[in-house]
Amino acid sequence: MRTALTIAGSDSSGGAGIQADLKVFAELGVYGLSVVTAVTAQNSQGVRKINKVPPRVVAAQIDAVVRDIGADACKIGMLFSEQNVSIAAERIERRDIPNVVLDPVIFAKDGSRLLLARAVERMRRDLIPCCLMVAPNLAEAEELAKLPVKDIESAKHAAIKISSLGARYVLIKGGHFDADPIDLLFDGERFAEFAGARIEGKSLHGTGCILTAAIAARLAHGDEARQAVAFAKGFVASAIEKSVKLGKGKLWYYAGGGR
Ligand code: PXL
Repeated sequence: MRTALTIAGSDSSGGAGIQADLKVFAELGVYGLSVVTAVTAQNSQGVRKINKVPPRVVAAQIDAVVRDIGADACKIGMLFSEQNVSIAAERIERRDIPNVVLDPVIFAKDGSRLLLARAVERMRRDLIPCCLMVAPNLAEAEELAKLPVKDIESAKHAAIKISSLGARYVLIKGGHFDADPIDLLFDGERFAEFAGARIEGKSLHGTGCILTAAIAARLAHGDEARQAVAFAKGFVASAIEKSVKLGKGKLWYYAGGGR
């Protein structure tokens, strides 16, 4: 059976992070391995507390599963600290982990920082060069490219700059464009555009996690990057449609059923 590894934070409310990734992997028929980088206490109303997992424990989790079972693809989400960024980069290189998709999780929907400011520089320098694909949203693209991103033109500039940091593909998630939500995939030479309809009324928690986990699952099955992105876009649209309203806040939750 194909395997996919998630290196990400735990979300106590179960809709994002490790919990979302494992649901997606199961649904897409890959065996899910998981390395926890931080433990968040959160619910539909916001992030209450973040506890980081010590870097040596992150490294030990990666070593344990990759040496023994091996990963056909890997998705990286919340890392929180600069030490965790470095450990992830170092182990990906040392263990030769293939098909790495980085969701550079910087902010939660309530604005909480899920990656410390000083860790962003290290992500640019050490981690992005180890990745097959980096998939920032507009705010994350601004931080990684150090450029304002407001529209498709500026998103393309940011993609080119992030690509020059060393990732083979850059996927800019345009869900927050004022106009239509368009995702842009840059392969170092050309852009492919993935249009999607905005699904009104449901703010799905963990959308970026679900998208990148689905991309990693499809890469584990052997898809090319472009095919994997096209599939994952449809998967997220269906996950939004089937999402459920839980808790007293404004968020909707992924309950499986992306297909
Ligand atoms: O959706 C971003 C995200 C990723 N990972 C974890 C999170 C969140 C958002 O809250 O908690 C663990």
